Amino acid sequence: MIEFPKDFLWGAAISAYQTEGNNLNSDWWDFEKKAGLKDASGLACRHYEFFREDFALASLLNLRALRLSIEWSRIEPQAGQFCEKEIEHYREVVSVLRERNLEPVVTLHHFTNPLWFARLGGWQNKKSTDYFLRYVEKITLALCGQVRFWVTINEPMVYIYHSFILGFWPPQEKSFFKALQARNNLIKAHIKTYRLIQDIYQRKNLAKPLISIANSMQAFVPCSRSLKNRIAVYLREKYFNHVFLDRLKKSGALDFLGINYYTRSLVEVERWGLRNLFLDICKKNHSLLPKNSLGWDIYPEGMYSVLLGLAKYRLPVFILENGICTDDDSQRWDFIRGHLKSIYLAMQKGVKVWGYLYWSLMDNFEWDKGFTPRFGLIEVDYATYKRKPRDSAREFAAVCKTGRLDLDAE
Ligand code: IFM
Repeated sequence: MIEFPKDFLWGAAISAYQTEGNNLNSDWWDFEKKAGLKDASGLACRHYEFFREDFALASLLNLRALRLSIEWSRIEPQAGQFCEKEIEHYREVVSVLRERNLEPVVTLHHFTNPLWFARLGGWQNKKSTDYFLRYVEKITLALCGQVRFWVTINEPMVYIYHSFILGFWPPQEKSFFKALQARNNLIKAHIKTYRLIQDIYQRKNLAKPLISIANSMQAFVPCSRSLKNRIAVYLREKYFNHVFLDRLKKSGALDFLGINYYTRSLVEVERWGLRNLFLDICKKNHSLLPKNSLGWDIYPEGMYSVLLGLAKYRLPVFILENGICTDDDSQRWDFIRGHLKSIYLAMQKGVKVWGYLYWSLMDNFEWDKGFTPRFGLIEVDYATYKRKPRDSAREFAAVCKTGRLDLDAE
């Protein structure tokens, strides 16, 4: 039996675009139509209408924290025009969380942008940071009385990788130069957002907010100990896992380390070359590990090594996402249990972890993979929009209630 601290924040995460439905003014809405994706987000989970019911279920599951995102394109559907009705909606969302004793963890940017912003060049535009800050100021002023935890940007390196390296997500660019430009603007946006939010709280005499990013981290495992592979692992750890944390910590713009962890990546570099060192992955399909329904290796040991690798920052960690998509719910509970064990072991080694948020509270729109991957503690029937907590949710709820986890139980 292992036991987590009494004040450990147990919870789950969602994002606006993936759950709300009808985010008509977003660049993703436009992209879905043009790219002819297998599924379009459409009504998603209709969470925009059903958020009260969803939060009631979250609190029935003994969760104490809920991470969600604000859809910028709702708040500012046209450049400089802010929509009071939508600001009021999110005020209501956050106050319902508070009524349910769910600590809100609010993300400001989770992959999507307003279409007008994308049309102005998005994160390539020199003024992108200024545009973002205008929105941040509005929403912070509206929510500051009720929100303590802020996440500026979700998985910036994942966003850059899909949008500017693979060129798969909007704006479908494929250029290292543009990737670098976007990265620099996102770093700038975070630092300025951090200062702005801190400043607003100070002016209003509110308790200091706690601000971070949601940094996606993978365990990079070389297939062989060749020099190419070892260099590749070093570069990927530095430029994928740590670059944002390093830069933000140096600027004094992090109060904690927000971490998302899902899987490992097997590194096998075919030939010398910058692109190969950064991007080559093993094609041999020789991993014997169990996989999620998208084929990602399930590797809880990676959670442990990633957490130990954060010691140099001397900041507390908050796990903002960890989860599995699967059609076999018993696999979900095994996944959670394995990862909680790794977290516990890392805590025994001195890593300070504030909390754990499972991705995701409910099934949702998994971007270009559509609605097929099922990540939810709660099942969503997309024909009726009925919600049904899974067995794994009940297992997780028991841990959330007691903080205790029996590793020997079947
Ligand atoms: O669904 C995504 C989420 O939007 C960001 N983190 C990873 C999840 C699973 O792929």
